[in-house]
Amino acid sequence: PGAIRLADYAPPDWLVPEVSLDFRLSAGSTRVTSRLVVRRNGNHDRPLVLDGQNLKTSFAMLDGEPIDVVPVGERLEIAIVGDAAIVEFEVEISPALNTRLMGLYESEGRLVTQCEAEGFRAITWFPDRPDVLSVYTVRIEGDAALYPVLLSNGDRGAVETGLAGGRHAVTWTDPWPKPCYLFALVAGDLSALRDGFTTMSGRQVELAIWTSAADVPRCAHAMAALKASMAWDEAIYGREYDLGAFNIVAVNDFNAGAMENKGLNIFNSKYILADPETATDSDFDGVAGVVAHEYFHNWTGNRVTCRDWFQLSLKEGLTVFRDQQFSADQGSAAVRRIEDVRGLRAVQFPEDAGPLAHSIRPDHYVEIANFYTATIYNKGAEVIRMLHTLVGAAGFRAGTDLYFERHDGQAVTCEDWVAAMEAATGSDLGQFRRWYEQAGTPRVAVHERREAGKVIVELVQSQSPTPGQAVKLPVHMPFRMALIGRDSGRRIGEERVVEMREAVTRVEFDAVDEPVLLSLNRGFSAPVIIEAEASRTELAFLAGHDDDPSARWEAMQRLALSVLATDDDPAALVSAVAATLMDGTAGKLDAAFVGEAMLLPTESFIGDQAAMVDVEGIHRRREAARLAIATGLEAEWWAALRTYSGSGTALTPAAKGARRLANVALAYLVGAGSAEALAAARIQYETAATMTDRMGALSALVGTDTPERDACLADFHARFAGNNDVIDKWFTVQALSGRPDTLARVEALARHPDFSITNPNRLRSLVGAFAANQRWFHAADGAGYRLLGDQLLAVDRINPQSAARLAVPLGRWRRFDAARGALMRAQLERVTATPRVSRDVLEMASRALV
Ligand code: DPP
Ligand code: ZN
Repeated sequence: PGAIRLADYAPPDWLVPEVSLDFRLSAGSTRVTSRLVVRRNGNHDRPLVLDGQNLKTSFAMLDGEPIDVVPVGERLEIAIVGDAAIVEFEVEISPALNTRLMGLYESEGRLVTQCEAEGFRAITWFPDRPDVLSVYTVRIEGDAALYPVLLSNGDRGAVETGLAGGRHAVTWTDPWPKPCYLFALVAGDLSALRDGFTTMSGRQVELAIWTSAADVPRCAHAMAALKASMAWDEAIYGREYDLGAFNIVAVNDFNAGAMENKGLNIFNSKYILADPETATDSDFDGVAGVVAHEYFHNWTGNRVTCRDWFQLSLKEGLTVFRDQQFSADQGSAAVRRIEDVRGLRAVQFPEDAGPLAHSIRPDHYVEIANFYTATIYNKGAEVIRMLHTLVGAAGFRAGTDLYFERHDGQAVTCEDWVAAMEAATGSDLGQFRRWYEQAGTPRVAVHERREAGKVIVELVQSQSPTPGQAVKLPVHMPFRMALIGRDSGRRIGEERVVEMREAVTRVEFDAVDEPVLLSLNRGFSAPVIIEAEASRTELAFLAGHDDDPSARWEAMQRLALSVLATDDDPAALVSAVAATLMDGTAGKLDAAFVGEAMLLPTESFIGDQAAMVDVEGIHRRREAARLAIATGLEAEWWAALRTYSGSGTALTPAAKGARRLANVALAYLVGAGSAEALAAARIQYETAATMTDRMGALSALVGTDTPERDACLADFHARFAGNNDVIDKWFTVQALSGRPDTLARVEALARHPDFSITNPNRLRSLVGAFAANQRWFHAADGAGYRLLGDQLLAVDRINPQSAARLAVPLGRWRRFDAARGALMRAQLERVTATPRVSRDVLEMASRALV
């Protein structure tokens, strides 16, 4: 299939300032009539070009006269003589048959839309591109019993009741011009949790979160997060909400996490519904983070949108950065930063190191749905964070103010964003722009020496080629560093923010009379891989003394990686863990940080550090280290479990931290295998006041071969039958198990009546999770790969977007031994050789094979 290129961008030939839509809903066949006011853009004689997909067109009119339309593939051209015209259509679509979950589809009897990136074309004929902005009027008519609630963007207008055939209708108008990817419609039997917000200029906004009546009480956390986000965006960015109503709808069938449609956000229920009984602490954080993210899009995405889809990170990187800032402000900032870094390195670094590497502003794509990636989102956010560090908080605010002032109501580019930041702050971001163009993760090698008492540090940046980009130029980045005294354990002098620009940057610290250690890339100020020599003793010292939490955590990670890379006695690791645990018990460190620091790097992360992944060796060594930490510190873990458990259901940082640390302790104790530990896990499982604790006990048990495991798994399934988000956890915890029978278990679960490939969450909870289980997904006989290939091909006929994501793990074939690599490639080749495979899957599988 042909690629679309950034270099070919041309402004739209025709604008559509106004759109009226009229929906006559029915699940089997919905009739959509549309009226487009179109206006010639510039001096040319090209036709109006419209996109449409799976539309049954019953009539078309130009300025009130019927016309014949002959689509070519998914495009329609209409020749227009004047400079303005009215174009009208009536089309028929079938939400019930729409399994792709793009456009208008049915989910549990409700009708919902998803239009980003290119779903609107499956609703009606339209120039489906983000640089065409229109004011929408939308009338929705449907059966009043089936669809009592009718929602669209903007503010609600006329309500028509008692229409023929038990139908009713509502008309919505959205005064803000928007691209069609932000259009939304929801119809169904929904109940709302309602609240209100008064904006900084005193306007009242009606807030509602819509879901089934039974789930309304589970929306409280999302509502609190929404109100907090609205206040935060006013306080930190001066951004006020701009409509009289803000609606959120939670649905169970959804391809992504959520969608920022203007005034009508639609969410995967996983990111709305939460209560202590069913949601873990990290689920609660996920809800707040995603609610904030979608709300923040109202300015970064909606009021100022993207000119084309190559600019996707313009809204996504910036909005992820904003939601990360918000979450950091709500709780323990240090732990949030560590979690964000952990996520970036677990997903984005491997993407950047493999065949799917792309820059945060790619220059070509085949299927845009394949570019909603960790690179666009999370590396994009790191790039924004670096800007924030370089220009400072006040400069950054001046930059965003100018960006909104210049571009409100426009569809713009990443270049417009950087230019606004530059103009507002007077900084030179010329070289910084390379972050938008270059794929791959830079490496920074650190060399240190003493000269006349001074500490001289040389930072050498380099970057390996990525597919299609052989030459890499040095990037401009802020590198935060400090010295830690080797005797005192204290920071010596001030932290420095070094601006690296050249391939080699020399940094000089004044003479010090104490031996020192370097505290590097503090706060993870640049998204790079550090190459620095340090002995285990030095790493252990930093893990106990670095005053920057990210750097301290990183020292522990590096120590663990160093031990886990060999068959050495893990004693050094055990004592570093003990020291940090003691600092926690002594109140010197907060429990959440300690819990985070106690976790060993995952098997995949350990694998990512080596040129070739030693699947069995990594598993064996990591298990041995876990056992050594568990048995060597058994008394300490019992003490920690006693100190930190029983923190109730509060969502304060202290209570969340305590739960985390208590569950880490429990997992180590169960790993040590005593009967007491199994009993403690069983009791915790049964008496848990929160899902965090119930899940903590279940995860600890799931890797064991014990009656406790079987009993708790069976109870969990029965106890939460019918609760989708919780049953997903039941699938995931088993898919991630370290037990040797995991593959067989996953195969059995794929035949379980609760499994379903049409529901993206359920698919991810089993198949997606299993692909992250390095030991058993990469079983030497290739059975894991085959299972993935089978699922991928089955899903592709239903939902290509979901299917394409499943190809990603197979793209790592170069990192495995020849036998595994061949088996992984064989699955990719099987996929590309399958007739009528989707464009989404074909693009991913072909790129993965390169
Ligand atoms: N634009 C959406 C989001 O990231 C993606 N579905 O918020
Ligand atoms: Zn987003």
